[in-house]
Amino acid sequence: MGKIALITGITGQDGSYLAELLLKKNYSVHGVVRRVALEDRTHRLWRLRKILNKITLHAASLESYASLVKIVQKIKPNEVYHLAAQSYVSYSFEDEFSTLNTNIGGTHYILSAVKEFSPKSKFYFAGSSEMFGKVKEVPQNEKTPFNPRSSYGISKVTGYELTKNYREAYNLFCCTGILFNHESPRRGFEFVTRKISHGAARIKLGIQKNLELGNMDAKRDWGHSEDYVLAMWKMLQLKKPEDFVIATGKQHSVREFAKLAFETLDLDYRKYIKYNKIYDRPSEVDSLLGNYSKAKKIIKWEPKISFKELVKNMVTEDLKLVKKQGY
Ligand code: G4F
Repeated sequence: MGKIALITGITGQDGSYLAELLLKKNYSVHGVVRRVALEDRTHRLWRLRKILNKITLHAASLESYASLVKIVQKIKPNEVYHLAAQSYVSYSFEDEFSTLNTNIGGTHYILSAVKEFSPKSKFYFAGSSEMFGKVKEVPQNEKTPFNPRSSYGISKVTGYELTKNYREAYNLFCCTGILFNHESPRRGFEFVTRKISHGAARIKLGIQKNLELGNMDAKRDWGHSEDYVLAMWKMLQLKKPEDFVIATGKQHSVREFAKLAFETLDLDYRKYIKYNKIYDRPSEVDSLLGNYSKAKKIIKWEPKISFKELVKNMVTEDLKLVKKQGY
């Protein structure tokens, strides 16, 4: 019989790719979802459409320890992937309280549930390059000091520290993947890459006139989510838990992303993109660049999909989507 995996955040971009990967590896895949997602499957479970009959979904809330305990106790997973979070950095400035409460409390609850009811489970925490914030060295690796610039970043640093503490204090297999930005056609529309790929497709089809963005000089290390979920799995196959930076080692600006996305559709981005200061952040993370050499050495992971391929993949899928939907 295959292993049992539990994924929080299974309805998201990474959760859906990870579920597909684990099914291919013959896992029995369980996911934690909000009750409302089960009641509104078309809108909330679209990323899981193709695999819904192969996975088991459990209704629970990251804000409720009791609801998480019940699931962990019942299925005693071999591996837990804790991906669920309020993950939109901009929103974390609008509501610091819910970002901190959900992200820190949720991580603490699930770690505690594992410790009490399934201590043999291997646990993965989705850390983030936002933990480096206003970076203290370039490129960033596992030893680079954290310096977060948002409550989202702070919540991820706290989750990282909690994960480390459960590993050290209770001898559990707990690790953090410090993932740099990773995108795909399944990315949420609020993130800048998807906003651009979807906007460009709509402009190409005459549905939208222009696209408003904030800071186009921000630089990110962008990879593809499908590559990155493989790294998560590889981390949990180790004998000893360790934290890893997962990145491409290459950096591009938002402007470069936009230029390439519009070029894919034979458009000049300068004619369509307008600056709107409402998208600027009170404290911006200007530049992120990861060094993934530890992952390359120990888990034999390397990104396969290039920046160019990523942009092309997102734009062509969005063009198909907009054509099909008509809006
Ligand atoms: O796409 P973003 O919103 O992603 P951000 O803030 O880098 O965070 C993402 O990556 C993190 C890993 O480093 C994750 F932890 C996190 O959950 C999330 O997945 O913004 C990217 C950059 C920012 O500098 C932002 O200021 O794009 C800039 N930007 C410029 N105009 C914009 C816009 N961002 C958004 N969302 N919308 C704009 O109109």
